[in-house]
Amino acid sequence: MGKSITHKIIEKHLVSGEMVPGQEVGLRIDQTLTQDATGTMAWLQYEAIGIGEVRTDLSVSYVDHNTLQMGFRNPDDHRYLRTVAAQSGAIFSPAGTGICHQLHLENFAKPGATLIGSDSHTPTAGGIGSMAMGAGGLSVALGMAGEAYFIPMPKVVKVHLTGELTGWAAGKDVILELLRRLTVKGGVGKVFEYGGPGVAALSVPDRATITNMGAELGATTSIFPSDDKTKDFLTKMGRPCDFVELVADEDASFDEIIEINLSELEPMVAQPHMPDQVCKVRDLAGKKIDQCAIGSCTNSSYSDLKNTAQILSGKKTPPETDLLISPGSKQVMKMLSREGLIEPLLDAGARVLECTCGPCIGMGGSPTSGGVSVRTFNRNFEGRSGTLDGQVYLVSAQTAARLALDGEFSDPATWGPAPERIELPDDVPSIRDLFVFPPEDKDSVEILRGPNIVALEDFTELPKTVQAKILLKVEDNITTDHILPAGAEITALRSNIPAISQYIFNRVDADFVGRMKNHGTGVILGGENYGQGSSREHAALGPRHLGVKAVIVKSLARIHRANLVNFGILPLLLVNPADYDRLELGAELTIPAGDMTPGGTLEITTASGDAIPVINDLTKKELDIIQSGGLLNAVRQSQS
Ligand code: MIC
Ligand code: SF4
Repeated sequence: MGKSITHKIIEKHLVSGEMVPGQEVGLRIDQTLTQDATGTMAWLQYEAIGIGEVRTDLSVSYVDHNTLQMGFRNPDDHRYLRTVAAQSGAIFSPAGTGICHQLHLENFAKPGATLIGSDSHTPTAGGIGSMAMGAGGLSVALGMAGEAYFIPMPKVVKVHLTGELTGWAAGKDVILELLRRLTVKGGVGKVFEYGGPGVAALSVPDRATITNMGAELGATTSIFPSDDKTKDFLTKMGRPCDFVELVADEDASFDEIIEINLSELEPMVAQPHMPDQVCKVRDLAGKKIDQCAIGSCTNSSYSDLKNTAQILSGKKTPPETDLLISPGSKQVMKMLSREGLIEPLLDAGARVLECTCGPCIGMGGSPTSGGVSVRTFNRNFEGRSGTLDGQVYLVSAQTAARLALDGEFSDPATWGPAPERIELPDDVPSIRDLFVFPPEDKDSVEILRGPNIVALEDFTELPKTVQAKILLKVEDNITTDHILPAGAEITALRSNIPAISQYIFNRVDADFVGRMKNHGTGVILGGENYGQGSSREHAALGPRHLGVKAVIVKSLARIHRANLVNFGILPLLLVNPADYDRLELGAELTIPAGDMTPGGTLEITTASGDAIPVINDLTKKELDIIQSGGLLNAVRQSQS
């Protein structure tokens, strides 16, 4: 039987387990990436493991999230990241060089290589055939230490593409169509592997947009074949030697097949406040737009911004519509400037921002109260823009540029000739010199820390019997942005757990932190897909610091589940989803945690004597980690 690309890569990197869906597999990791918002924790954890030099082929520490530098916190974090990378043999990418995923795709990612990153959109590199996964910072720290990365063996879904994109449809519309069909939890436990005759005509940036936003399906990752388009991309990026061909065998078998005819797609839009609330752009015609923002790791490539410049050229946005543009990398910026494409952006009224995440993570660029913001990003969770009642819509770059001119949603049929499909120039300028490569004499590097870098705390073992109250009850699809909001003020505290913990769930229930302080320990009750969204382990570390012992839910998102395990919070699944309604805020629970067996059921009892069956889907290793109070404790125990 032939193999999928996913099976080929996993087989080559398999260090433990069998490739049976759902069973745990351990993978050798070739590359890692970290970014500043999650990276300080990842690197502090790496230091705590005490390994010295990184044991991967390549590890890069990017600074792209917290670049506002209002006060000492962010600059101190960046200096720490620069010095710890130098001492550990990792490459450092300074603030403003670009967004981690765009830079990694352009400069370092390799077809056939495994990559884990402390950011959920790491699968962007799947656009050139890398098996790239988002992970918690501690998992990435262990990857840098040469340890395997453990995941449940995913099911492999083939997305069979036929036809060709036409008119104003873009790569973004492919993934929006998938989100429309499958929803934000439709990809849990799955890899989306693209194939079929439609692949050949899709550009690498379009492919990377699609794999980037596969994260919003909850997927383990998404991957495209490595073919002539990949070869051309790598060659133009000055890396022809990194190319290897990688395609699925003719007779490869898949767990599921989904068909998309690219010729049938038209511009789509995800409406507030979930990436799966997708409809056609024309269905919203007439709705006024207060702001457009083009950029983010999803849509900030050279082709996205060249299209944008061409659409805006010689025209002007209306005064009611603010237009923000953040190029994905200095490489993109250099190409635009060389071709005279910055001027049309400026003349159209756009504000050209730094090459960073910017408005996507709430670092400026928030919309007006209740304002409609049309963005090329991947997430539109409530409040993420920095404006609590902001109405964020997600579209492709060309759609955003065109709508910015109209100042309102309009029917693509009225938009005139479609933009051209852009190819990279033959002589892409290099920005290699902007990266800081580790010095020969690493030991002479002093790691510099400021007061914002607060040492990791020790966590105690999980008690045999957990006695705690439900101190928070939340609905389905709780995102990590609900658990720990984005925005400049809070994100500046990412290397200070005691300080950042004060913001846990504060936009959902302002009294939660206070209740946790009063009781000292507590349990969170949630619905389906709890913890979807980002990889920020602060969404587990913060609750852990406050004393949360267990999270009882209907189902969990993959990366957040791993983060809970890594920090010793017990994730439990309700056997009868209907029990969710029987359990109230304030209910006192007794959890016989010491009696747990891997994958076993357990009866939780309430103060009134009701028995609530829950299941843990934990492996023996995961259970040991939780019982020892988290992965760092477990690693230390195994080292001694
Ligand atoms: C995001 O898009 O939510 C982030 C910010 O990039 C996160 C990481 C973080 O919270 O630092 C992610 O996607 O993992
Ligand atoms: Fe940055 Fe936004 Fe991409 Fe996250 S989703 S890495 S915040 S650009």
